[in-house]
Amino acid sequence: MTRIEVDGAAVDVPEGSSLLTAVREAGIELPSLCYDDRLSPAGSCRTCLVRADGKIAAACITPAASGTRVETATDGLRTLRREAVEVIVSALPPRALATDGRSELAHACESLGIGPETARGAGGRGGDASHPYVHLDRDLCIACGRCVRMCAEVQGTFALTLVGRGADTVVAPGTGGPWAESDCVACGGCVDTCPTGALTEPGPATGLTSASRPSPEPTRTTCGYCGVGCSLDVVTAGGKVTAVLPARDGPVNQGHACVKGRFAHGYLTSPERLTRPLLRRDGRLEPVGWDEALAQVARGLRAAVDAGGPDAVAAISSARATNEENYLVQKFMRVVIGTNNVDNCSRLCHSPSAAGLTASLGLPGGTDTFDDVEKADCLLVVGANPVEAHPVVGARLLGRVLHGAKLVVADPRAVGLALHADVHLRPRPGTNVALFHGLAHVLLAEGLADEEFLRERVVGLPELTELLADYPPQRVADITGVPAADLVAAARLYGRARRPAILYGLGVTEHLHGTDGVRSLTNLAILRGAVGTDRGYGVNPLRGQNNVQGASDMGALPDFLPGYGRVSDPAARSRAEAVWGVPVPGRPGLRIPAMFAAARAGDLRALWVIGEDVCATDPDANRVARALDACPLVVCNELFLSETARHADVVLPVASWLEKDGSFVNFDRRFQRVRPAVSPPGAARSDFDVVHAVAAVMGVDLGCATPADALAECGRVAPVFAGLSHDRLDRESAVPWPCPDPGRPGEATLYAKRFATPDGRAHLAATPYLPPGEQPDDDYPLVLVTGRRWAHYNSGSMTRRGGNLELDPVDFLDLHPDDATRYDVRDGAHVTVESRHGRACLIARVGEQTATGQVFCSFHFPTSGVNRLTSDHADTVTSCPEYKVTAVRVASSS
Ligand SMILES: Nc1nc2c(c(=O)[nH]1)N[C@H]1C(S)=C(S)[C@@H](COP(=O)(O)OP(=O)(O)OC[C@H]3O[C@@H](n4cnc5c(=O)[nH]c(N)nc54)[C@H](O)[C@@H]3O)O[C@H]1N2
Ligand SMILES: Nc1nc2c(c(=O)[nH]1)N[C@H]1C(S)=C(S)[C@@H](COP(=O)(O)OP(=O)(O)OC[C@H]3O[C@@H](n4cnc5c(=O)[nH]c(N)nc54)[C@H](O)[C@@H]3O)O[C@H]1N2
Ligand code: SF4
Ligand code: SF4
Ligand code: FES
Ligand SMILES: [Mo]
Repeated sequence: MTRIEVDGAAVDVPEGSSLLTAVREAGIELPSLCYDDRLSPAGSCRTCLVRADGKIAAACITPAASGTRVETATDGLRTLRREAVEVIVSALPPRALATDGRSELAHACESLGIGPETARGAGGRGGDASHPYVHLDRDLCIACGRCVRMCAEVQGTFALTLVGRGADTVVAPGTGGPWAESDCVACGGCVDTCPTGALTEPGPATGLTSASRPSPEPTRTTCGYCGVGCSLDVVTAGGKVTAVLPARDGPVNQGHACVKGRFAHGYLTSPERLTRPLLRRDGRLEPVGWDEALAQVARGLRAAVDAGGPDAVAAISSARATNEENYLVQKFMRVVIGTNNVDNCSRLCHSPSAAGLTASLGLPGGTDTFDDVEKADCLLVVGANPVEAHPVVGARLLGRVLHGAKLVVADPRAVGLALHADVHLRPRPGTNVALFHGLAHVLLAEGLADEEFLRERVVGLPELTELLADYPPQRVADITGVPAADLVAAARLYGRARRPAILYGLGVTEHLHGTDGVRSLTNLAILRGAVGTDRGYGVNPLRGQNNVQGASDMGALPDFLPGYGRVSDPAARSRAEAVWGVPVPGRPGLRIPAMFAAARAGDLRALWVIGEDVCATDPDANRVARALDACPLVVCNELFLSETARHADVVLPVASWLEKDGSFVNFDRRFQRVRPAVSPPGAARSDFDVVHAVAAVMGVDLGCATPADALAECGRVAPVFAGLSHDRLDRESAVPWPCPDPGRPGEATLYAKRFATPDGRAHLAATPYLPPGEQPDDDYPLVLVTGRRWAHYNSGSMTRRGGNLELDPVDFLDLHPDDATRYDVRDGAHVTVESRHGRACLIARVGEQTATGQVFCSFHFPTSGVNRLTSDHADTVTSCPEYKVTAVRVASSS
């Protein structure tokens, strides 16, 4: 701490603080128009002037040296500051102060006694309203540069710049054209920091920023899109959402957000929202009342059990829904129906992470908190594209790299982070296991392993060492296509770092050997002693859905009860039985792909799909549709008439994340609260209420009447959650699990003392590389990789209904210029993509992000049919689909 004196009073501030920080610490407000404490100071506006040891200084750029005597309050200083602000204001048109008075500039003028008459600029510089979410009024821009620094330093996008000279300086997109065509990714950070209202979010929210607290008080909740778990403040007026602001005190996002959480709420009021239950009659879905719909569901479920026993019924629970809803769904299946046939989209996503991390280390989650990962001096990011898929994490990682952390990216594509990487490894899709073995080979060969850690806390070294003899860099180069020198360079960066961290995504899991991929990647952290020690930050899956971690934690899995007690373990069953009062079946239930197979075979007679658009997002979609059509009862809880809902017999309209109460678990295992900001439309109800209602019609009271009760009950079934409650989450905002004790913090970092495996040791895995399920050949010469784009979310049901569609209106197939020439496909042409399983239609986008021989597309536009292409090959351990490797051919169709 440094002690200085401000207007005669002693103030202590952390080392390296500025005088502005010290002055604020002393409770004194100064105008500071070019300053934001999240950004590097510019010191350009001269509105924060103080006297430091007798000399006039801009407080924001003057370091607080010990013993400095600062004066702020003399008349002379006030005049200087007022004049600085007056100069700025005098160039602005009157509306700069005549707006709603919420801007930081208007506030400064008010406190300095500067009246609206001061603003007498002519204006006339025009604006840019081309973008759906960010509008620029050039006349109000004071060229403070905060937006430019926000975009560069916090978001890492570098989309903005200041152009012009002197008084004409103004912000503009770096690309020169309209904002809508710039590199802007609409994180909203520029709007948030702009002190004048020159940048605004259009619509009723104009002028709102996370610094200006609107009234009525916004609702604090957790984002319902991706697994980052950003804290958001939702502002409403007249029962409608008018703005969503990132919370400055958000534990994960720290005041940042992305285009989805912040802006993609237009779906709430879409005319296509389902507002009434629908029932299939004579082949058509017709609106009915809840009583009739529920009675039909109950009748159908009973008939299925009568005809085929409890295992003739299955449910797919939603990773979009809350913990409490997932807890209730699995309880319904186990208690009311009497089957373990319940699963969630973790199956399609990170089930290999759960299986692989459990086998290697003991628990099915990431090992470290993201706050720690961010401190790593070397980041190994594998098969993940956080810049697009976990934007707030991507931005924080980029920030670290710009501040000197080393970065190794392993991804076949030149994804956003790869552009900043020290080494970019581009393995052929499906060759990860060989790549990781190659890295491990180098770690051992170059003496970069942690011998003591290996001796004391690890098993499996001899077997792995023997296997790794087969993976010298040159052989790995032949398999993966990664040059041996790059492999060695990457291994050295990871191997020599003081505290490295591994982050990874679906490029590791969604493969025929996804679990082997997770385990062989985990080998690297174990070899380095970088997990469960203070010598690194472990292995961290970037879990995808807002609550995919939670859906699994709550036991919406066919082989696990809440808290990961195995259904086959009598002790785990009896704990649940003691709480639920009924016997729990001991045989694991069906996984999602097996549910469809059973339906096609006539064995599954009722399927309840709760918030997953299986016809759009599960692989080999033609066969999924056949499964639904073969199943006598399909019930679908949905916001929209999704592809799946179209195949259902009963469609139940439900509330979305902005409309309900509960909690989510984010990617680094933090429980956070979800709170309703608005009511669901029409007769829509929460999934929580719907599950209760179906149980009630079937004569069963599921207990736990409220979401808070459900989480409390879950804590009784699952000791790892016993310390959690809604009250606690309301007080502490984020609590990680394991959390067995209400009086103790949860375990943010795992395995400090022992690994959670039965023998307490980390287990190295010695599984050989095996090729992917599909190989290109003469008929299907290209490898299709599927994944995410920044503006849309999964099936796109929510992001395609609102402004995000303007940002990303069509479904592209990315291909390399060489392939475009080879297959005679022009940029922008309609292309037909065919695999051995089906056909899709997309728009070609020629560029070098994808390697030759590979093409890439998303699955955000179900009508394009991308998942009709993907195969039913799946991870041999967990049945996670091989979404990342499909052999295809392309042809121009226009
Ligand atoms: N904008 C947006 N954000 C999202 C989502 C969304 O739909 N849109 N979905 C959410 C969900 S559910 C999830 S699970 C996450 C997923 O987040 P990510 O895992 O980051 O997403 P993907 O784009 O599917 O895949 C990541 C990368 O894997 C690479 N890859 C493919 N094959 C291989 C391989 O064999 N080896 C290696 N090393 N890399 C490979 C791909 O090129 C791709 O860049 O995102 C979440 N966030
Ligand atoms: N080709 C290809 N396919 C993929 C992937 C890939 O990389 N490539 N990734 C896979 C992955 S990782 C995942 S996680 C899946 C995701 O696949 P899905 O889970 O199917 O995708 P979402 O669009 O997130 O959500 C599904 C539906 O839930 C509805 N919904 C939203 N909120 C709620 C709610 O609170 N309750 C209810 N009942 N419904 C709600 C939405 O309207 C939407 O129709 O896709 C998988 N499919
Ligand atoms: S738009 Fe706002 S934040 Fe950006 S330079 Fe102008 S006044 Fe500053
Ligand atoms: S990064 Fe993820 S959690 Fe955060 S606002 Fe974006 S979608 Fe929501
Ligand atoms: S805030 Fe200090 S010079 Fe602008
Ligand atoms: Mo996912």
